[in-house]
Amino acid sequence: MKLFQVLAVTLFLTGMVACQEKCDKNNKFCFPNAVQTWNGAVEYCTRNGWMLAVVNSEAKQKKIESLANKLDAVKSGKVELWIGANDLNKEGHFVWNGNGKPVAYSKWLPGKPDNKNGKEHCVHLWYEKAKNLNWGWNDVVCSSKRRFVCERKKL
Ligand SMILES: [Ca+2]
Repeated sequence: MKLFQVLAVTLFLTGMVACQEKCDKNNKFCFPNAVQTWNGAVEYCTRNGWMLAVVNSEAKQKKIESLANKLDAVKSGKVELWIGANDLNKEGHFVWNGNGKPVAYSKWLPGKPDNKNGKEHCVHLWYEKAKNLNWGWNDVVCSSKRRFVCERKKL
């Protein structure tokens, strides 16, 4: 019986850690272990009733940061995560893919968004230890591939 209990607890805790990378009902945010274009990330999240994260408050930004800091990939020193903000429809007018609303809260890195070469319309969170970047926002080319963070839609 005791061994069974230890096993059960171990399995439960393992699940808790691993679940950050799976999108299921136990999480509000998840970080699939996959890289996609921005559109691919939208599709990946949307497929199961999720959406690419709508980071429309400091509280949500902080929550995502604290979860993202626990990703194994952070140990590599650099992680980039797509979020739902984009200005694909109108240059300089950023909206959220998930709800179509304009971006009000933001955490742009200094000098961003810069729409470099007129081609950067999708937003990602940028962690890079060596550059002291801690999940600030940057605009990049949408067809580039990155990891991403999904958010569960309200039922
Ligand atoms: Ca742009």
